[in-house]
Amino acid sequence: MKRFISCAVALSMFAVASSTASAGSLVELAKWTFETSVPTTAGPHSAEGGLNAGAGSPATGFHTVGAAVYSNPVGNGSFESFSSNNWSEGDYYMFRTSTLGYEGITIQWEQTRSSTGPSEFDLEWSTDGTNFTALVVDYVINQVTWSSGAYTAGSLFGPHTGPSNLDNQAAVYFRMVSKQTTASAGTNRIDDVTISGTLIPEPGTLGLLALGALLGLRRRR
Ligand SMILES: [Ca+2]
Ligand SMILES: [Ca+2]
Repeated sequence: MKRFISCAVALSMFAVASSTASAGSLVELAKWTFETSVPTTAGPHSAEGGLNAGAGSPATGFHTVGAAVYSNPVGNGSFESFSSNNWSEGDYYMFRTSTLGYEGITIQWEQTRSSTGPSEFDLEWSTDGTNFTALVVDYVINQVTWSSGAYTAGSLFGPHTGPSNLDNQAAVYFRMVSKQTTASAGTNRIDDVTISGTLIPEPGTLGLLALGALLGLRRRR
């Protein structure tokens, strides 16, 4: 009986070890494809994919000029994207999601523009939606022509890893802010914005793993 119990304990330890094997891999927390939201306004537009898909993960746009028009031209290898015109310096696209239980937060996205659209942006992060800090300064957007049927290289940004301030937060914010004021007809558009993170190992699980290792040592004697 005693041998049976220790065998069962060893088996359960093995199960715990197996279930935590994925702890180091990157998980998509929110992904905006715009295939369901099909934007015609500043938003909010819910994330279509990721662990936190839905209204809790909104995308929004901000333009100083009231005449700005939001639209949904083709994405990069997909039918929809988030596009707008009338760009002023300081205008932005913003994305929010929860990172509770996750660390090592990353963001990547596709972005392009029309010939007269803004080409220089900053990537900023925040945990309160008010105070933002730059993560990438003056990144350059080339004019890459997207089509719905095939992916076009040359418009992927990131993945960029945010600071540890973004770990395990009920809300984190990223925004792409224009550094330029351009002609009113100039557009800039964004697609497949993905915020990811790595599962934070639970202290309890670590304890069990340590116990399992200890039992393993005892059995080997
Ligand atoms: Ca899309
Ligand atoms: Ca469309």
